[in-house]
Formats: sequence, structure tokens, C-alpha cells
Amino acid sequence: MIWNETKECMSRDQIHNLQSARLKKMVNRVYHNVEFYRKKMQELGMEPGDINGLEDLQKLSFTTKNDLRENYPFGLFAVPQSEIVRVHASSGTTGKATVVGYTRRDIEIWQECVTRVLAMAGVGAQDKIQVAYGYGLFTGGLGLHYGAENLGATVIPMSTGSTQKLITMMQDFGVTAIACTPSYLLHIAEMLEEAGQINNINLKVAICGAEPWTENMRKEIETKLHLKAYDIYGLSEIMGPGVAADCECHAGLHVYEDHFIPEIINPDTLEPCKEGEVGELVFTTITKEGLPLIRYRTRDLTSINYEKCECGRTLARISRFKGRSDDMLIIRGVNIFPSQVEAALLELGETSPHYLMIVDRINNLDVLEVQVEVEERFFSDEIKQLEGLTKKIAHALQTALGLSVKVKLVEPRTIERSQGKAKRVIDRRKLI
Ligand code: DLL
Repeated sequence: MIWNETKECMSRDQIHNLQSARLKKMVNRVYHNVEFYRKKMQELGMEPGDINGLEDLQKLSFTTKNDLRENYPFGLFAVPQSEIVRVHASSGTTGKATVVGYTRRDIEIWQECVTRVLAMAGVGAQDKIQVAYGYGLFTGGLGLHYGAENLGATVIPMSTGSTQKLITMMQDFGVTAIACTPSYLLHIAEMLEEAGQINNINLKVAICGAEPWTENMRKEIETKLHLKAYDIYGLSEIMGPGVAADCECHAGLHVYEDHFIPEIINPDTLEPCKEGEVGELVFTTITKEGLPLIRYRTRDLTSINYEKCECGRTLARISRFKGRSDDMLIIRGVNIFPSQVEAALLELGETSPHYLMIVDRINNLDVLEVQVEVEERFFSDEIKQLEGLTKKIAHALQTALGLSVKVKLVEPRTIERSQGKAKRVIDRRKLI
């Protein structure tokens, strides 16, 4: 079947009514199936009948990543485990992952959302698409994979790893579309340029996301590779890629409001922001069965616009992301919290807890260097000892973060001490 994306043209009133009806059902479901939510509502003296529509949403409390962690692994699931057909997970701050579960219906909806994104970007059954997001617990690979397959496109499940192999196949197979992080795509472009092959490819569309990028970076990708680049957003807690994406107007990312209700709040006061004002994005899922979430704080900073887009779609649009309201870093698509580095160093026990993370973008690839203070004796002893410890720390960090890290050992008191909040991160990446 060829999937034909018809532009969403429900009126705002119709969207409002659909969301209200779905919200009501979903609150009733979580109240009866998830102890965590039942308790939260009871603490507020509420019953499901108190939520009659969208206008009552703000009566409900927020859910945070910490709530997921405290209920690790399956405590917030709303269905028996036998109905869960897949789990994914993303990194947590202290080594514990955030685990998400999907029923068969959840997977179908996810697939449909990604299919919509691809169709909106003009990808169709005639396309050959390389999915170069990581496959595995990360939602990027499998998320894009099933969406593209559902669309009828020919999927080449590259995952991440060998860029040279990716380029060879891109040329040999006549690949027309690619899905990967924007920084990785720039790296691919650079390798193609170096090999004098930039004009010997057939790419027409790129679906990029999983990390912050700018409109300028999008244009640079388009110019270098002679293709159309689109922004795809999502987070594993809510579903994975395909929660929102931009259309040919590139005037914000359309949110699939038939499945997710977006809100923008002030992260300090937790009060709602006005339309157009930058704040933290909050989502309530209204069709999820496995892991429904109420007012989930994404920590992503953006603004919302409910005006009809020039493309004709009436779905609300969120602006390009302005950053995060917590200390999470995204390096080569991997989410990293400074506290993970700290935990790994403490576990190793051979260093002081003074460290500094320096993130750089070299040849369009993000590189993480971790500087760690070690005792004076390591510097006076044989060089071998220093090398051995460097390797050991690099290995421990790679295991903890799922990312290769450059380690530099430094002498005691080299890293600047702070009187207030320790400065653990220097992010030198310039989002061009
Ligand atoms: O990154 C899902 C995804 C995969 C999205 C592939 C797009 C493409 P997580 O690993 O849970 O899920 O990380 C979610 O990544 O809260 C944002 O901070 C960031 N992020 C994702 N997409 C974008 C984007 C996937 N287009 C976190 N622009 C989110 C900016 C993004 N940041």
C-alpha cells in the first residue's frame, strides 16, 4: 500500500474536542491501572470524573524523568507485561536507564506518526532510505525503520558505525533518502567532499533530529548535499522520533496533537506560558497504552504557535529548540548527564571527583574530552602508569556513557573550583 499523507485539516475546535475526549478516557485508564497516578490524584482529592476536558488538564500534576526512574523498570506501565511487545530505554543520570514499554497498538501509532513525518518530507515508496540512527535500545533506528517500511520505502538499516560502508552503499544502491543526526550528516558530507564524491550521490531528502541544530545548519546541509533537510523531534518517554516534525515551510514543527497534548510552561514558576513565549515543553499522551504519561516535563525549551501554517496544516507548531532546562548534553545523539561521569569515576575509586567535560565539534563530529584530576604521584611515576590509568578511565566512561571519550589526566587542583554550582561542562560546539 502506498501511504498518502493528507494534510491535517481538522479545525482547532475539532482538535480541541478530540483531545478532550481522549484525555478524559486516558485519565480514567491511568487512575485505574497505574498506582502512581491514582495516588497522585488522590493526594489532590481528585477522581477521574473531575477531568472533563482540556480545560481541566492543568489540575493534574506533572510527571518527571525522576518519577520514571523511581518506578524503574516497569512501575508506570498501565497494562500487564504480557501486552507489552517491546521496550526501549534511554540513559539515566545515575546509570539507571529510563525504560519505556509499548503495546502492539502503541507500535502501530508510532509507526504511523513516523510515516506521516516521512510523507510530509516527500519520501515515498519509490525511495531507498538509509536509516543511520542507532538501532537497539535507542528509539531512533527502529522508530524510523518501521515508519519507512510502513510507507513502502526500501529501508537500508545501516545503524551507526562504519561511515565508509554507508557511503559505498549510498552510491552503489542509489540511495535517495537518509535519516540520521544532523551532525553525522555533516560529517558524511565532509567525507564525501574529501573523497571528491559529493556530486556522485543521489540523495534528495534527509530526516534529521535527536539533537539540537539550527536553521543555518539545515541550510548548510541542503547546500552541501543538494537535498531537502527536515527536522524530526521526539523523545523516548513520549514515544520516540515522530512526536513532531517540520513541513516544507520550515516554520516550526507540527505536533501530532491527535496523540499528544503539548503545553509550554515557565520552568521556574510552572505557570503556563503565553502563545509564542519560550518555556519548557510538556506533553500528555492521549492514546498511549503501555506507558501513558500525564503532563510529562520534557525539559526542552521552545515556544508554541496555534496559527494555521502556510502549508495548510492546522496542527500546532513548536519552534526550533532553544536548549534544555536541565544539564543534559546530547553528544552524537547520545544523551549524557554530568552525574553519569561522576558516578563512573567514583566507582573506579582511583581519581578525585574533580572533573571537567569539554565538548567540541571537530570536523563536524562532536568530541567529548573528560579531564580528571589524579594524585601527584601519577605524574612523578613512570609514564606507563599514567597511560594505564587513562585507558582504564576511558574504558569505564565508555561503558557508562555508551560513547567513546577522550580522557586527559591533570594534576591536583588544576580544575577550577567554584563557590557555587560546580562548572562541570564547557560546551564549545557552535551550532553554526
Ligand atoms: O532522540 C528520539 C529521536 C530519534 C528523535 C531520532 C529524532 C530522531 P531520546 O534519546 O529520548 O529520544 O532523546 C530525546 O533529544 O528531549 C531533545 O532534548 C533531543 N531531541 C530530539 N529530537 C530533537 C530535535 C530521541 N529535532 C531528547 N531538535 C529530547 C532538538 C532534539 N533536540
